[in-house]
Amino acid sequence: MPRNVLTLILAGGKGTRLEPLTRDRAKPAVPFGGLYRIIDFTLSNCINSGLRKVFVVTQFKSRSLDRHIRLGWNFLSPELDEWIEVLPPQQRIDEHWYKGTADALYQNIYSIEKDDPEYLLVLAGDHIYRMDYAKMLDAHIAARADMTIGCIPVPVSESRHFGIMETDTDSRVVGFLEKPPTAAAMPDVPGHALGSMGIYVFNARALFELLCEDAARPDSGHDFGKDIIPGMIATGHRVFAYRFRDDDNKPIPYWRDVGTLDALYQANLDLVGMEPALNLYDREHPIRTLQPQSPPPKFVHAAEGQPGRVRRGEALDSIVSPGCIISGGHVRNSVLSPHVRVNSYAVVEDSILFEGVDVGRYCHVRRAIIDKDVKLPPYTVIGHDREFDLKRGFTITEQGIVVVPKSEPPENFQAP
Ligand code: ADQ
Ligand code: ADP
Repeated sequence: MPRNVLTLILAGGKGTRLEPLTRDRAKPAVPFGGLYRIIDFTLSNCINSGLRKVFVVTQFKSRSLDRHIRLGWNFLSPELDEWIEVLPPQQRIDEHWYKGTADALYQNIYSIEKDDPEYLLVLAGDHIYRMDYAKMLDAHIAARADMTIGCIPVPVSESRHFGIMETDTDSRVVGFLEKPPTAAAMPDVPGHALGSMGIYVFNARALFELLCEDAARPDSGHDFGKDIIPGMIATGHRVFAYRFRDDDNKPIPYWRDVGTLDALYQANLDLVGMEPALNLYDREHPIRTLQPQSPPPKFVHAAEGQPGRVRRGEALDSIVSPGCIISGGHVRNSVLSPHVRVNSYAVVEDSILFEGVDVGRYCHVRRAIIDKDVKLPPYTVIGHDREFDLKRGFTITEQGIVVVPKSEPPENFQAP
């Protein structure tokens, strides 16, 4: 890995489609997979790829993200010029919020130039995947590219959510459309088009010039997908596509943009199957996080029996984090963050419970995401009666997942 690479992780998107989970935290700080926050995957990829100079560009509601990075990701050595640092908005150039992803970099150009990098790796803070960025950098250097776009086959029917590109036989990008209604399929992966992962390598000099030009254009949206990439292709810059492949060389490697509640829910449940598409137990490419000092999870019987009721404390096909106590309750196909408690005769199924959730006796929770520290009083039922869940003001997703926000008052959990 060349030492003159600076990595920028864009972590400033609003994440409105993840509400209410993003009501008071940034999207990259949303808990994921029990122990983690979404941004841990990109940060771990950086460390596992040998990248040691990383700025995280934040904007909205970044306090819990900032704290997570400060406490969990401060193990590099600034003395050796290695660091992971949060870059909050400086408002040195402009008093406005960032107008787009390119503007987020332009407004931080002083911090970036000060490091005098040769290459810039621009990543997103809200994707779940495992990737070796060194290979993408190698491809960029070998192609003598000005810019390289990480890309992956995406279903043609989903093209309206992605930047879609067309390449020549040397993988040079000859056409790029940001979120087109439809797209032409790739020859080697039927039904799929070549989609941008929203991650880029730039030659730093080329990027500085482009950002300054773009900043001066009043008609620009200051966005990489909408403005910078099409502009670079039009002006004859060398833009290349780098096809991301995982270690197994599958035609479509694991990569998820967890931008919606349904995508977030599904990506969590992807972890609990017998052969998960994303293996957290690969010790060669560990996913790191801020780990609380917590006791091991514990599973105990209910104190007294009740005919016809579950009383064994158990969890099947589930992730159960440190500090959890499953006391006479039954958990299946679920992901539990630290310090969750499931009390006697309760059933939790197909659900994601964030840190500190307490499931009272006789509760029944199904197909739900429950935010931090929510205490469910005994006999609470969630995910069984759509009308009732809506009446209580819970969010229900397209796929029917019920989302219970933080600080939900206890009276909201009473039986219908
Ligand atoms: P989107 O994900 O829709 O498409 P965008 O919402 O701009 O693009 O987010 C890209 C990244 O930048 C995210 O990590 C987001 O948090 C961050 N971000 C957004 N606005 C920001 C701001 N004002 N300040 C700081 N950070 C900000 C992009 C590409 C597509 C590609 C998809 C893949 O434009 O071409 O296909 O990503 O997910
Ligand atoms: P999250 O639900 O994302 O984990 P937190 O509960 O950690 O968020 O934080 C909620 C708000 O309170 C955030 O703005 C967070 O930064 C702040 N906060 C929580 N605990 C602390 C702490 N120990 N020190 C400073 N700020 C804190």
